[in-house]
Amino acid sequence: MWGWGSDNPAKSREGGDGNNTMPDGSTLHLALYKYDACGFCSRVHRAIDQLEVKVEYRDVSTDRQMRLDHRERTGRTTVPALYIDDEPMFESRDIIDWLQERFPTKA
Ligand SMILES: N[C@@H](CCC(=O)N[C@@H](CS)C(=O)NCC(=O)O)C(=O)O
Repeated sequence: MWGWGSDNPAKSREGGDGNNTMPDGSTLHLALYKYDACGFCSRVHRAIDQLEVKVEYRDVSTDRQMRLDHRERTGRTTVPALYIDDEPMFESRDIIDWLQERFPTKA
C-alpha cells in the first residue's frame, strides 16, 4: 500500500522510514544520503516530494557515522546517493528518473 506512515513523526515529516510496498507485493527500501546545502540533493528532494514514495533521509553533514559508512561502502563522499535496497545509485538526474519511473505522482 502506498503511504507515508511511520511510527516516528520526525521521519514521517522527512519522507518516511524508506520502506515501500510495491504493486507486485515486494518490498523496497530507499535511503537518500544528502545534506541540506547541496543543490543536487534539493533537486532530488523536490522530486521525491511530488511522488508517493517513502525515502529515509540520511544527512551526512550532521551524522558523521552516516558519512563514514557512505564513504566506506562506495569509496566516495558524493551526494545525493540513493540506496536502493542498500545498492547505491549516484547522479541526481538518474535518481529522479529512476524514482519517477516507479512511483506515482501525488494526487
Ligand atoms: N553530477 C552529480 C553532482 C553531485 C555533486 O557534485 N555533489 C556534491 C554536493 S552538491 C558533492 O557531493 N561533492 C563532494 C564529493 O563529490 O565528494 C549529481 O547530479 O548528482
